[in-house]
Amino acid sequence: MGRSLGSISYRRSKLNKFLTTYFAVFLDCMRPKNRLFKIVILSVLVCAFRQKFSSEVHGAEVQPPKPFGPLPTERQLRWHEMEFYGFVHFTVNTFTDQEWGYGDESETIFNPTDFSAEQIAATAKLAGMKGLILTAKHHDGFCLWPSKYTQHSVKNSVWKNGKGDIVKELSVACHRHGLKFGVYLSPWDCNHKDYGHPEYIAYYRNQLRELLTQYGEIFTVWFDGANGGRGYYGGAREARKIDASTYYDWPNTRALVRQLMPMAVMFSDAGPDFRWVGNESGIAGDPCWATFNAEGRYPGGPSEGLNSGQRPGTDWIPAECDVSIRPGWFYHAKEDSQVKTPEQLLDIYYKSVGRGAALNLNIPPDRRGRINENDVRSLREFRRILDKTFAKDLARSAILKASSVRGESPRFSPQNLVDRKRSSYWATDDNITTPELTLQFDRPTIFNVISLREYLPLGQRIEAFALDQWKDGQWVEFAHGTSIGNHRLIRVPSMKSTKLRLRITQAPVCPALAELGVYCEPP
Ligand code: FUL
Repeated sequence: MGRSLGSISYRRSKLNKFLTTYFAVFLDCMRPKNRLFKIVILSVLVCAFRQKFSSEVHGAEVQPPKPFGPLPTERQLRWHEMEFYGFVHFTVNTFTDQEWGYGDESETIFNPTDFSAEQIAATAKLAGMKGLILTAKHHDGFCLWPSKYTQHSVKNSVWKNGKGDIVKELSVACHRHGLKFGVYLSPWDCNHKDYGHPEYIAYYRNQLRELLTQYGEIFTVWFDGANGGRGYYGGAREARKIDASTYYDWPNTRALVRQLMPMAVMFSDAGPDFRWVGNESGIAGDPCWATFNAEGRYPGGPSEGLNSGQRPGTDWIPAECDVSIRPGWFYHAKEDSQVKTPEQLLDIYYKSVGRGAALNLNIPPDRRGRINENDVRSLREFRRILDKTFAKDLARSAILKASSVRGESPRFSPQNLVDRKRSSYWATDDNITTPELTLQFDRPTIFNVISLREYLPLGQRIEAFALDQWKDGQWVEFAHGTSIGNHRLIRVPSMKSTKLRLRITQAPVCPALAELGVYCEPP
């Protein structure tokens, strides 16, 4: 409030200055000497004044569009900015060559020969990830930190004579590299004797409390919905079935996370902050709405609507695409030749990040406790191509013309699309829901990637859009799509054109677009 009042009085004092200057010039012009020349100067000044005055006044008066539908929270907005981060699957399975343990694995088999949190974090950094999520405890129940609530942890391994703490080392290395750190704590625990009984919930929450109070800032808690049933369970060796909709008492577990780490976002099939995308291949639906109907949902519940989201939806719960760089989630030497290629990773990137979801790419440490050389090689090349592609935004040197600008105010100008800020946006008047925007390049320009972002604090507003290139004297459509949300990347065969046009073809309210970028992926 104070800020906006302040800016109005600032504008008024500027107006007074203008008027004083113009009045002085006007009086001078009325003298006979050089009258014609002075009249020309006066006209120019009057034009400048009118333009300046109208934009000052408009800028102060034009209201932003009203928000539409469910809106992201501050913690979700921060998460949206990350877009790409990594999973680190590491536990006894790495040493037993399994994907799921049984819960009876001896602690002594966990023995990385050359563990390097530094190498793992540096690899994530070079890949362009913004954070890492560690499987602090997978389904087998083995804890990578010395939890005081169980013997089944690193404290009884031979690694560092039981004095080590993988959670600590990796969290410190991540923060040193400017990466965020998050934890995966499997709700299903086939080691613990109480699993399936109410006592286990207290155990689970005690572990969460340890993880959220001893390792600095935690950006996410990842709640897996998987529950295979069979396990060791303190020696019972049986299958245990739980009712996933009630057993875990999720509302109170979530409340604990909010209390201990207010800015942490929680993942599960049901959110509450971001949702599973419904597959483990890294591919978001097209469309992939950030909105979703969370009522009655729980981790491990029905997967309906996860891949595409739901519109209209009652909640803002965008998708995360989790996928491993290898066929398995854990490291297996036999998969060394099956590491995803840079081209496969790029395809996943465009079909996850490029469809408004986040990409959580798993990079499993090997038995040394390092990311294998093959994985590093692939990640490095993947990053190199992305960096080259997005190094130059060709839209920044183009002339932008919008069919409509909200209240003709510079505050909502199409120039905001190319200022690299997510906080400014192009918007139209409320009754204009299908505007268009043209980009005129100063010469024939080659491009093959278009990037769009909505201004998320006002909700997901656009339902369909199309892109045209100027070809042989007319507009020719080369792509169309539906949801935009946090990010939409349109990757097309290279084309050369002097003009490009974006058409918003369906929206229930006026659009609010924060970014339009034009790029060229190298051949
Ligand atoms: C699944 C688990 O069962 C896998 O082992 C892995 O952790 C994956 C990310 O989630 O539900």
